[in-house]
Amino acid sequence: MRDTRHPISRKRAALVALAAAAAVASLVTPTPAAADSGVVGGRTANAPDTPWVVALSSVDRFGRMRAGQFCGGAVIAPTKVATAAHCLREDVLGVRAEELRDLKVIAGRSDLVGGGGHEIPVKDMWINPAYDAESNSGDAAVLTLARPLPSGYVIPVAPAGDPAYRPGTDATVYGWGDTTGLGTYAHTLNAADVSVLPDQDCSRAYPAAPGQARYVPATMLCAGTREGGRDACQGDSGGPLIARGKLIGLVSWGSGCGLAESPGVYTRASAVLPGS
Ligand code: 4AZ
Repeated sequence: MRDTRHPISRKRAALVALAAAAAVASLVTPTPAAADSGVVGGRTANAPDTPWVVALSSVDRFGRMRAGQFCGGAVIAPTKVATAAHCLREDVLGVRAEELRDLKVIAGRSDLVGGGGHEIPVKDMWINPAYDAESNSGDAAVLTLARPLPSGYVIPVAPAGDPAYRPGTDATVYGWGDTTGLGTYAHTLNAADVSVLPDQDCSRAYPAAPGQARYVPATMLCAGTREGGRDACQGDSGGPLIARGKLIGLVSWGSGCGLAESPGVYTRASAVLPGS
């Protein structure tokens, strides 16, 4: 299936394959080296150093193999987690988000299969009403937690105009997603160092085309490396892109993972999140 630009149907396929792929990876083969060092092209991250990265989980929908992880998120207030709106779509979850009884946030745990940290039910959700599923513009949602996380877990959102959004700024993306682009889902949190790229890099890579996602600079942020190799991938969606100690983006979409000509596209935090 040629479907390079839209995250949703790729994700649907990936989710079907997810439990099986994880089982195969852990039972049949030794885990490839790349799986210990991705997002794609990343390194292992440690939850105590990055407490604002959380996993969204539903064991009912995604199984207990990886604690039900299916997306990432960022703690923007003790009871608020920012994530991608597309993570909560019916075609991703298999049910309407409001019907998902066991939606939880896992915080303070690097290894999904280990215990520890906090598992907190989601009691309410706001899906950006401006989210446009066709272009992917405005891909943001905010979950309200049933109990507060410690205030030390919170990462500030970089306001509009903050230098952290400038092209060339060093940034890091975090997640438990695919580490190879082939469905090798991580058990441990990974981090990849990228740079904020000029809008034109993504405008060129993702021009307007009927029925396809396209780069919208007002609500999106372009990041990656000129040579490729380090990037977010499937399963990282909703997770944070951090620069200068602030949240600048949420993993949203892209064509493939780590391809030099196809940078990662992030939701621009200042365009969609409250208090920024
Ligand atoms: C996804 O499908 C996805 N390389 C997220 C990020 C990127 C690609 C795909 C960026 O969730």
